Amino acid sequence: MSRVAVISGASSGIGAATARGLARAGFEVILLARREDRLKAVCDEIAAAGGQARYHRLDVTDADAVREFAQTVEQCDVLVNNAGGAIGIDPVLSADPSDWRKMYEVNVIGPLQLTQALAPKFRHTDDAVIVVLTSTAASGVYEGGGGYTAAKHGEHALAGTLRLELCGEPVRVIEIAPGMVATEEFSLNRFGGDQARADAVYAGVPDPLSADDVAETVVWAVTRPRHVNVDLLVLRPRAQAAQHKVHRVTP
Ligand code: NJP
Repeated sequence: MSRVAVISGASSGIGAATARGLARAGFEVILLARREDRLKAVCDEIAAAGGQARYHRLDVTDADAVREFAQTVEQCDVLVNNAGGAIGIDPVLSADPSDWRKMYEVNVIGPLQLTQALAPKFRHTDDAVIVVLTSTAASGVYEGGGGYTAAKHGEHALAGTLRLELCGEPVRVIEIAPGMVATEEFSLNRFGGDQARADAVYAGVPDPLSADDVAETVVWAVTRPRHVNVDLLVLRPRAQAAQHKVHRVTP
């Protein structure tokens, strides 16, 4: 029987690349996100390459929908909590609290609900894996990043607490924390669709990480032997030594 991996936020960026990578590694993959057309396109691509994939349209912040989805899953070996994102770069004193709530909902409550709903589906295996896609924003702060860093710090706390609570169970809890990744939509969503502001994030940075770079890291961590838990793996582009220290080449 093939191993089953559920990936949230698989309609674009890191999640889609992770679904492709896990399918290549032999997993049957179940892709989750809100945009059905995108999910279908990624699934078709995986199937055309000989992989096994299906999708389920899901908003991870919707508790009832998450429970209903879990009822459709017989077996889950790997859960990749990847759905997430940032909204705005407003300073703490002028940020809209509703943006902070939305970031907390998708980056913390979403993974919480999905993990709770799918954990019972781990029972058949002696090597279940929960991956949590946090960020370098989970361990540091930066000006304008208060809402996002608060949410990602929360998601880091979820991963660490879960690892402690599941110690002794046949479950690995892996946190992958990337720095700057040039995906098509992350910064675009952050800046409300403003392409110029999104492009400026990566301007002049030689080789920011790609979605595939992160996906390969996730696949590597998941496919270690079952006694090897990659607790926390931080990866950044070489040009980004810290959140505030980015090498840019000016034309
Ligand atoms: O972002 P993007 P990335 N329910 O925007 C989905 C973290 N990270 O791949 O629902 C369900 O391409 C959304 O799909 P849809 C970041 O915080 C990134 O770059 O159809 N799904 C899409 O598939 C995040 O946790 C960078 O709109 C929901 C996906 O989530 C992860 O890496 C740096 C949803 C987001 O894909 C993937 O980011 C870093 C919901 N309510 C950490 N809301 C970076 N790119 O620089 C959204 O340190 N989605």
